[in-house]
Amino acid sequence: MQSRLPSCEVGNVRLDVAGAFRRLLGVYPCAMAVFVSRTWPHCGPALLAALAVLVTAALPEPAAAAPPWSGRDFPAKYDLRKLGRVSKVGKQNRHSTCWIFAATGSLESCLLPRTRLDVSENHMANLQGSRLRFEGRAPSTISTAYLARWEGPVLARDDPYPRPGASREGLRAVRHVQMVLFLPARRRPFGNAAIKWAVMKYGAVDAIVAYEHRDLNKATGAYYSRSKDLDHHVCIVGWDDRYPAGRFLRRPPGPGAFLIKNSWGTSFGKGGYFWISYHDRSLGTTLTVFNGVESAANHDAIYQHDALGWSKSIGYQSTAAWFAARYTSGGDGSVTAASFYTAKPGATYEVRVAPSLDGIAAAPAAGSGTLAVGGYHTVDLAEPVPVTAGADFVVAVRLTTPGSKTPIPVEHPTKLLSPRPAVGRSFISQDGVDWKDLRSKAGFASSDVCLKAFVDSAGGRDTKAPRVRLEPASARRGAGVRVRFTLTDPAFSGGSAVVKLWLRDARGRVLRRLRIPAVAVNERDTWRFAAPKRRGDYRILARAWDVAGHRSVTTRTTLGVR
Ligand SMILES: [Ca+2]
Ligand SMILES: [Ca+2]
Repeated sequence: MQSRLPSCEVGNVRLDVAGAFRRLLGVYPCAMAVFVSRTWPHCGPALLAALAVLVTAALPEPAAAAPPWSGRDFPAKYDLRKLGRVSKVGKQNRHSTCWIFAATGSLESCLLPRTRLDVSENHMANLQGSRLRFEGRAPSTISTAYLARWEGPVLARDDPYPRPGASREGLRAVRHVQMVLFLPARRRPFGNAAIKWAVMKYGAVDAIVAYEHRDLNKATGAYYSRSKDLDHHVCIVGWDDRYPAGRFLRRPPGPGAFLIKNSWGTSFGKGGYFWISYHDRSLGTTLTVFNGVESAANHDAIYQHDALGWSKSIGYQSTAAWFAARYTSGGDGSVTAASFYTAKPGATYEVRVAPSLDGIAAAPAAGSGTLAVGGYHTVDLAEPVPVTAGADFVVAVRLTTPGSKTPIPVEHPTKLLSPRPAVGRSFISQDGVDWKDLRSKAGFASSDVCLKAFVDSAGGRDTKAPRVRLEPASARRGAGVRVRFTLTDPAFSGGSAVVKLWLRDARGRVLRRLRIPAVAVNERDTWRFAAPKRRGDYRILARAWDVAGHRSVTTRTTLGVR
């Protein structure tokens, strides 16, 4: 049974009035009894207390706040093109980069009609950070991670597509993406409220589909397939509830279709677009909206250990759990926001900030609320917490996800992702008091919690280049080498930088290289590899680019191989 009490939406946060009323009644049954006895003084207080408990019990217990699209009416027909809210049709050429075009297509659409931004697909394809080289099948969590870490978006004119392996290093993101919604999977041909809500409210929705050329009616641009091979990302940009079933090659059980923007140029389908039947079951297993696109001046610094994003969820057999990340501040300022992922709609959170992990249990809530839709969320702190240059700070979140007993979002190795070994700054807890280093959990040595911190400083802007400090290393031929390095950045620092390391022999040939996206400043880490088989002195070089676009000098050290 659905609660009839109203609820209202404020941005992405939904205020649940029914829930608040229930909590009030649940917490204060005695106050309720006093209220009733004053109103009707002839009744006995004990009877009234019992009555209050009955009233409380009679109110339905919602599993989660109703999603923002429930109970809404949508027009029978909708077309973002007619509203000037679709960017131009992209062209992948021969590369498997549909998931990148769908992500940039959604992002560009969400900015329209006010802002026209032509985002570089080349930059995302080259620097997305997974094992893929430029192209291949990937989930939208990887495009989300690239944007969430402020690696992009950059402008297409600064890095035009397609140039595999060739992107200019150190291009600064022209926007900061702070929210990406993951809509619940579509389960029925007419269960389309979430998609319609997102298209109308934000813009194009990145959706995965099973595409078979033979199922496209080229004459009408109508597509209906029974294939289950999810192999193509597209953008949903509209719908028509009465789209005739007769226009498809194989007749679906009824009318209705989504309008789709593809990324195979304008000669495909109808000017680059086609229609997918509501009855096509492959459409809508994953639905992503790149809607939270903010100015690149929104926050002064970003701190993060989860460069590659969310790939696993863990917990303590409960819908609620705590997770925390420790950082060392690169400047004086205040933690004003935090970001993390929620796997389910209606998640509730509380954020705390303290100088150390031990201080979290007693720290006041700096921010709290409910997130109506699952996805990547940045939450502003109602009570910003001051931090000082060079001092540690810990951000912790208590997250409750109705319907899931694994609320903690984690950056974890997958077939596509190989995060570098964690540096021991991620923690999990059942109660916010007893904390455990995530690395001590079996199989989690390369994992971090997905919890970024955003810092702002009055007048503080990153004007100086970072630096990679290298320590000399030595090893026996073919043995394991450990090159220790520290990323530093003078105050005020943007908090995060890309680090590049490479190994050269005496003749200057590059033997190994490593690019690490989004290293937190003041982080000490180790580059591990097998030493060359030949004795001699080798050179290790390093360089870094901070999120403000400043490039470090190249630092050097020697690797002696004996
Ligand atoms: Ca990590
Ligand atoms: Ca800097």
